[in-house]
Amino acid sequence: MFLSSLLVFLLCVVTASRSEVKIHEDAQKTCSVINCGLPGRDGRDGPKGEKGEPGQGLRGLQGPPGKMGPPGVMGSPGPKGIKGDPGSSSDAEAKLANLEREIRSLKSELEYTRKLQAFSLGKQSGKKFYVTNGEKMPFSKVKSVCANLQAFVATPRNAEENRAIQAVATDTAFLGITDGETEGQFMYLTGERITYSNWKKEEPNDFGSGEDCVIMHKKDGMWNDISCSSSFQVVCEFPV
Ligand code: FUC
Ligand code: CA
Ligand code: CA
Repeated sequence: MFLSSLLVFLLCVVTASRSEVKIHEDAQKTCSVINCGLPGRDGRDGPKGEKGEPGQGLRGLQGPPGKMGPPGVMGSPGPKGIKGDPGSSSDAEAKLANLEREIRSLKSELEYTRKLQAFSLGKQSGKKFYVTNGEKMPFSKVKSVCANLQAFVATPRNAEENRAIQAVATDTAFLGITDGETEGQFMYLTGERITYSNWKKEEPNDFGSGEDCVIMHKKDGMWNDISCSSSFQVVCEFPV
């Protein structure tokens, strides 16, 4: 009897020491030599535990942004805006007054520029004036250059105008006179027969294969008929 009790006691001690469950001190006290038998059957499952903390595993690095998606469809038109207020007539009046002021200012500036130009050209009131840029060119080009300036080719109608052109020209210059229509009949570009001339001695002579244009020599203001395709200075004439 004593031996069997000892055996039960030793079994109880070994079982308790091998148990992985931490037994509460009070519960341990209940395990007396008398009632500590063999372990009972497994109990029923307990209630579900609370959700655990997130895991501590390493998170991967963030990837690069993806490709842009296709454009979305067009939205529907928005609501109509409210009507703006009508421009007041005083706005228009102010704009008009500004424009009128600007026009007055431009007119006075133009008047000043014209005066300055006339002074620089030695222009005298009531008289035509002549301008050259010093370029030499064939007669056809002389005509177009002067026309582009809304001017004529320099055409002396008297000795005074002849001197004025001679003074402006810096070299031998073409005059607005030809006999291209009828040989020997010199005319102004406007179509009338000439009423004044200043031919050099033995001119016009329609030399060689023909000379239908007229030049004025700078040195003495005398005229010579010459080929229209030769190049001489352009002098343009501006009306009174
Ligand atoms: C005189 C002029 C001609 C040309 C020639 C070289 O005969 O009449 O126009 O200039 O010289
Ligand atoms: Ca001729
Ligand atoms: Ca000649």
